[in-house]
Amino acid sequence: MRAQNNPATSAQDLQADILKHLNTSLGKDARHATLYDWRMSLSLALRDRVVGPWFDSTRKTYEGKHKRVYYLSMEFLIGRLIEDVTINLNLEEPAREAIAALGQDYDQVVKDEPDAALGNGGLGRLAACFMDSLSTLAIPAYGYGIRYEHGLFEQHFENGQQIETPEGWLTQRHAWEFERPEVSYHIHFGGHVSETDGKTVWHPAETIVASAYDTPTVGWQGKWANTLRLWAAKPIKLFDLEAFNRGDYVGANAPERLARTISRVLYPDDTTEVGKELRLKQEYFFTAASIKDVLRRFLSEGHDLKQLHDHVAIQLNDTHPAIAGPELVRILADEHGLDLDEAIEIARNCLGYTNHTLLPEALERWPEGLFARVLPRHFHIIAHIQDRHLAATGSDVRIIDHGNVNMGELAFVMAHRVNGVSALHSDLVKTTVFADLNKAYPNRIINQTNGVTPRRWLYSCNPALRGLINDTIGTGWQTDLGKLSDLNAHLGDAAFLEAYRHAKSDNKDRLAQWLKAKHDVTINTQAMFDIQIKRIHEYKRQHMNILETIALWNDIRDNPNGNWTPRVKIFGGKAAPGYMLAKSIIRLINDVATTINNDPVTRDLLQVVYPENYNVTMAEILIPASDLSEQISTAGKEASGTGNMKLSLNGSPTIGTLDGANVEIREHVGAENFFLFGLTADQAEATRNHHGYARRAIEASPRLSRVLGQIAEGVFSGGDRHRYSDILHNLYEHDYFLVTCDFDEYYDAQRQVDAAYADPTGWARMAAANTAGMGWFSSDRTIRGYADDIWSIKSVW
Ligand code: F58
Repeated sequence: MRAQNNPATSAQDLQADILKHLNTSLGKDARHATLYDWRMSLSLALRDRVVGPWFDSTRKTYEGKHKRVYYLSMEFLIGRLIEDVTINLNLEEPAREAIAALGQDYDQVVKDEPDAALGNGGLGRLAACFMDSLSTLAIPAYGYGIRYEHGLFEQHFENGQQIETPEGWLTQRHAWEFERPEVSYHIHFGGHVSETDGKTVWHPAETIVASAYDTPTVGWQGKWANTLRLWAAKPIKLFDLEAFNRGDYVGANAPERLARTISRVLYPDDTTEVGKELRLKQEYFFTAASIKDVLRRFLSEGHDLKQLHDHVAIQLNDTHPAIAGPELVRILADEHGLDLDEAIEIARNCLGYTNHTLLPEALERWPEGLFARVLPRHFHIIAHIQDRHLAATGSDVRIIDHGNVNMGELAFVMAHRVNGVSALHSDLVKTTVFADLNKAYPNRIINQTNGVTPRRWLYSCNPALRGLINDTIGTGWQTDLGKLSDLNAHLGDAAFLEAYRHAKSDNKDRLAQWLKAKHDVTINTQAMFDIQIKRIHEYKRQHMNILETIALWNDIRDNPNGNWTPRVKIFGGKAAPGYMLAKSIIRLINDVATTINNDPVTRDLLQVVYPENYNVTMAEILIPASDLSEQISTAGKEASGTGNMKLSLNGSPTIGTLDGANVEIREHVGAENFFLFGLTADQAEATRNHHGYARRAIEASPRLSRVLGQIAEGVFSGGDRHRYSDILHNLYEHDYFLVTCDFDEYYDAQRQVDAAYADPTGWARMAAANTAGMGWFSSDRTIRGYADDIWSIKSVW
């Protein structure tokens, strides 16, 4: 099918454009071109083809005076874009042909693109999936975020320990963006507030410039494209010439260095409290620039500010942009003369807030003193918002409390809708973190279960399965993922199941080759690939997985001739640099891998592999190759999960707890196609009330006691008995995340997995049932939910 608005879709046209860009944009002729030059030229030739739909979409939105969604997010975890754009424009084959005709290896060219890692994990990747769905659904939208110079750190292992190095995606030119020097705003910090003749004036002490960079995000078949607008921080004064002339060359650059710090690096830390002031400034910086941009566009269309919510929906991706509420109120009241209370109402009607976590340490709170120093006017406005809220509801939940400004409460009070990201999570939001606010505002909290884009997470990353699905049920599922349920009719068909097994086995071979080439690891492709990929965190319980691995190793060694199902356990994920226990878990996994992989008795039956630097690109290789998806968080702690969706969609049944979206995944794929274990959220809470539960659970489990004893004796640490005392101490004395309590059930569930996997046809049926059942988890469905229930916005067709 020809993509709409594409002036040229043939390989020849593309080839000519690649050469033209090579000459005129890269300044190279074909004889001297490097891989970088070819990759840039291809990207620019593809970008040329996005511009048509982009202009059309922008024009239609302006002409139709359509409402727009503004998705404010500190993070957009984008990954690579060449394949994303070629599949959306239906240019996969022409691009491959064109590059081949130019004598280059297409796969190498694609692999040359850096992975844009402007996010930490699920929250950032969700934002990227949402951008894809917004464009596919032709909903006018802007994503707003920060153009970090350095994305998420690169992870290396030295002696099994995580080492971080800076990521440098912008050391080369970013092919997809358009610099917009004409779109810039002054962003202020600090200073004081004065009151004259009833007029409040903020006199800031510091000003920097937010400068826009736009990346078009094109939807399926190039029918619509939205904009991802990222802000870079720049100084108002580029250079201190006076200092330079005095010979103070370092001091001369100080203004620039200081300003640029704001967009220098993505915060990798979801645990510690370092660099608070810089983080607060980052948040205000991008939020304020975005709000100014929204209002400029709105006012340029000649609307009345009182009708703002008819034209503007602003979604806060977690509390990071929660300052949007007070900022909007400030501009409406201080700059446009509206009454403060009216300004609050207008702002609230525009704002929605998505909560992604119940973990208390991840709920943002700023010390009052710091907040009032950096944003003095906003502090006053928040106090006013709080007064109104207390008076209107009779609630005693304060936004400014115990010396802190609580961003969750602020976002809640300032939003007309608050949503959780899975059914269980949304219920827990109502009954735990925001229980009192839920009483004060009874219908405000709703649920929008997360989803993933089927274009990237099935069509693009899994060509083998894509082909089989097309052959079996036809196309159309790319934008209507529910159609995958048509596969259910084929689950009894031996030929289909055989083909399904083949597709999986091709993907496993591809992963094995990649591991060999990139990490020099050889794995047994006949074994079950058991995969846990996600940030390393105690609540996600990678340590329970590695403890189970040791227990299995023990059991195989005790009975080497038993009927074991061979497994390769694959881990992927980074720990926040300041999260010491998570780093210990990484080291333990690597230590266990070294011991087990070198054991001749078990080598063919059990392997542990942990490729360093997990990112979006690695996920695209691992997910299609997975046989078993590990979703083993302590119930009540994983808000949703989205990796769980990607894995199940790609034919990898889940072993998991009743947590986050696992609950809904199990309902959709069928309980018989899901390996359930563990305490429920309620039981977990109840267990914590029983003093000494961890020790008791360890004593009651000979298997677990033995494993913990081995670690304590130094079996995996060359005799060092102290290397893992932090993990052991935590498990014996505290174990808030209930590893000890869930361990035995987890071990048993794994043995059920072994038995099921030993029947290849039965397993293929289970895997295919997962694919067939996952249609509901498209981010298109999620975005439709937001559009109807929160934004009151429609597709433009
Ligand atoms: C994740 N949160 C949730 N936060 O943990 C996951 O269950 C959910 O599926 C996903 O959001 C999408 O809703 C998450 O990724 C972060 O990475 C934050 C980054 C900034 C600091 C605090 C954590």
